[in-house]
Amino acid sequence: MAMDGLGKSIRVILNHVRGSPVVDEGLMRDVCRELQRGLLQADVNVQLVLQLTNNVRERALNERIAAGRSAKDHVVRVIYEELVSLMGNGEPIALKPQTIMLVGLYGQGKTTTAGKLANYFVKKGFSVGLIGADVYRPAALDQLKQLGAKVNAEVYGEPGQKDAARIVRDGLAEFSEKQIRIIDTSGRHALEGDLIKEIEDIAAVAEPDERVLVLDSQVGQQAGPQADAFNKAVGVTGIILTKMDGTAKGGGALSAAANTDARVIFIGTGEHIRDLEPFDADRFISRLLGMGDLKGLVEIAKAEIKENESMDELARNILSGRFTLMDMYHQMKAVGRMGSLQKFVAMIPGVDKLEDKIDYEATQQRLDSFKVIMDSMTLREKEEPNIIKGKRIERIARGAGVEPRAVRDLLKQYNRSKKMVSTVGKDRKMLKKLQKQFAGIDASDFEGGGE
Ligand SMILES: Nc1nc2c(ncn2[C@@H]2O[C@H](COP(=O)(O)OP(=O)(O)OP(=O)(O)O)[C@@H](O)[C@H]2O)c(=O)[nH]1
Ligand SMILES: [Mg+2]
Repeated sequence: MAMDGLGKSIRVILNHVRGSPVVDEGLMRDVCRELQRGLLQADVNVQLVLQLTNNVRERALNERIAAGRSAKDHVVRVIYEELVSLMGNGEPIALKPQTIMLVGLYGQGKTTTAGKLANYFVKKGFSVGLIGADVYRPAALDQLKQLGAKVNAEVYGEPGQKDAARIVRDGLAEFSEKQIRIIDTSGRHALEGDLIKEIEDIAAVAEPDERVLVLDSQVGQQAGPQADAFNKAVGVTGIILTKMDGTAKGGGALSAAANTDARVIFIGTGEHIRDLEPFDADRFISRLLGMGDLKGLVEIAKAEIKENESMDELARNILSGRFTLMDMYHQMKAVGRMGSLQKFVAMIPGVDKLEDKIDYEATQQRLDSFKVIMDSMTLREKEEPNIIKGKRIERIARGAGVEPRAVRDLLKQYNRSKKMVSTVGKDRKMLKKLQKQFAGIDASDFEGGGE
């Protein structure tokens, strides 16, 4: 289905970007072409697609990529931010006395949503009146009355009255004491002149604070023109997307939001009165793009970058030959934090991934005991561990509450690490040993092994 196309496009884009070390015209041409394909398949209108991809291209090329950030991270972030800003960043509906008018085509969910909104405000302690101004469908008022009874909101209607604006005027007078007045209007199968006239008249009488377009999330390319027409008639201030519990991912909403300049405020997620959620642009776009939690993904990317940066620095220190107890400690800590020595090893040119399993828990335990021991050392001892002998060992052990043997173990570990570190990058076998050593495997496993 159409929306899956967008998700696929985004995955293709990510593959393009992943394979590219830089963000240049060529890459962005590929990325934008794919993004256009996906957005068009997702029923976003052409003009909007072009505008969006232009923005993405401009920003991706002109904004500086922050240090340590990959091309992929940069491009994903720009695409994501552009999509979020289109949706209007989900500014919520104000919690203040107001009149809210719902508009939309037939069966989009206006009446149901009127009930849900009433419930939302009642639960927040407001007095709410519902006004049934659907003069088109005979059963409309009964439907609204049932909903009103469920949520403790009074309902005003005039059975048989054909003048919707008149019902609204009377209803507003009746509900002059209510803090929230919600007007349910009629729908039509298509955008007909009499519908537009009707809602214009209602809006003129009611002067509603919010003119909310209720839009079925399954609506495709029609979303743009629909939103446009309602917007011209009453000036749409907000959009509520219904039936988000279904398979539709709501791509049309992008067009609707762009056409009206209105923000999406709620989504309907079921037939029940409670099934109304404040709009969350992050989640919506993740769903739209079929990428699980995209925001989460962006955050993971950020965290990965930080780790890579610290590993970079560590590698530089190690290769420069300076190696103190603190370095060893940081090195082990970094390994533990990364949860993967593979990454570290893979950073050294010419070295393949190591397949050996690492026991991170053991590494962490050793690290903890080393920390306690090192805390009772002087700064000089940490920087020049070879001065630690005899009396110093006893003193450190006493301070740390361990056997002198533990201190000697630490020093042995240090000497081995130092020796190995000095040959890192020259010798593959050495790397394997280093890996094992970090993993806390007993020293005898590789003592006597050559370099
Ligand atoms: N699953 C699901 N169904 C919904 C949702 N919102 C509305 N519906 C259903 O959609 C159908 C139409 O909803 P209505 O509220 O009557 O739509 P309307 O816009 O008032 O329709 P008209 O008054 O005929 O123009 C009903 O069967 C609702 O139960 C939703 O968020 N999820
Ligand atoms: Mg209705």
